[in-house]
Amino acid sequence: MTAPGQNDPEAVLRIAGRFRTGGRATGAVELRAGHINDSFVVSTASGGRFLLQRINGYVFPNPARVMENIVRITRHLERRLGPESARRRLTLVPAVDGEMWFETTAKEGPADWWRMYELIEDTTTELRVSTPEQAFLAAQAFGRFEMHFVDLPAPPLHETIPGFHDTPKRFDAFDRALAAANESPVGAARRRQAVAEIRSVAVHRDLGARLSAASTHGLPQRTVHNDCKISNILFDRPTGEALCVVDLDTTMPGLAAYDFGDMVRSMSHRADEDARDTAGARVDLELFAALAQGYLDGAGFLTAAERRSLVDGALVLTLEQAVRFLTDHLDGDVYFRVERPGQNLDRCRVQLALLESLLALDADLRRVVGGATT
Ligand code: GN1
Ligand code: MG
Repeated sequence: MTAPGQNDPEAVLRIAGRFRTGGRATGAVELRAGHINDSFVVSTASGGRFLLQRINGYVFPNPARVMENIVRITRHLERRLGPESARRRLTLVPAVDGEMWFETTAKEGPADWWRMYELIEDTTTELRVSTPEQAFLAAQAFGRFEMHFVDLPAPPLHETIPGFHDTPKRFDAFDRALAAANESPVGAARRRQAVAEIRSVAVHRDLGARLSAASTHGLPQRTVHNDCKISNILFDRPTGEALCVVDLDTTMPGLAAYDFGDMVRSMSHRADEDARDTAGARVDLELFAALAQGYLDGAGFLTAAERRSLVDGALVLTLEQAVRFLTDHLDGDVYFRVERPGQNLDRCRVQLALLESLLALDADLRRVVGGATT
């Protein structure tokens, strides 16, 4: 398995050549977006452009299941959206052997799983939301995305990461990281840097159980995206329209509240996810209202109980992400890619500041969701 970001450029081009691109791969430029997989824009001699990705085998120990899901998801979207919809959905490029992925074997280098998509040209991606209109469009796109899977034929998609949004389980992993940190000087130093954050997540631990088994009685399992950040939407460059939902690795059974929660976590404020100064990590009620309106508009199938769960989703997902970043800081940054020391701790701090702001506005948030029209 290759360490993230440690790809040999020659090898990347060779791997690109194992897909049916209809022309020789002549260039591969790494995209440093996302914390998990490695992504490259590949160009070919015949002028084609593609997105080549190496699946992170540490995060996704069963890449076959990830790819089985993605084959089903992309085919289902093609059926739902029709043949003219190529810019509104991802299209996998088959490997030369006809499979929808390519596996490098130990003989050719590290054993890795690769996949390729057609590149959707003339689009932009955003790391932060800028206007309420944009928040509305992104939330509506994620809502519509879920809507398309209401009639996904059985069986349900695989759980590509079991317990992905099982927040109490995330706290258990945090406990283990905390205990393990004491066993090495480096770990102990990381623990000392995070004293305030360790205390803060402990204070909110009970909140983390709000969406777990007993309390979700009456909330249906849906097919949800599970990673609803603005950077997972491609916007049409000429019109600004939210064109295509990307990053399908964690699309699997889950609660609507997970997706809405993740939208609020990432789009109800204007702070960078890793800002060193947390002052911007405050809910902007206008952005929040746009998210609620957009999501309810897109996901017209939600039950009253699901609508009532949405604000809890925002609280739980923000807390969960704080715990996940903190755990990774204690573990030595093994899960989320970092570009500088302390980045995962900064990410955790942003989530905690946002959580405080969500809690302070709890009643307003519930009023806004309750009043949003569908
Ligand atoms: C990761 O794949 P990427 O970088 O968009 C993570 C999400 C987190 C997100 C935080 C498989 O998403 O769960 O919410 O970072 N994906 C996985 O930015 O863990
Ligand atoms: Mg993702």
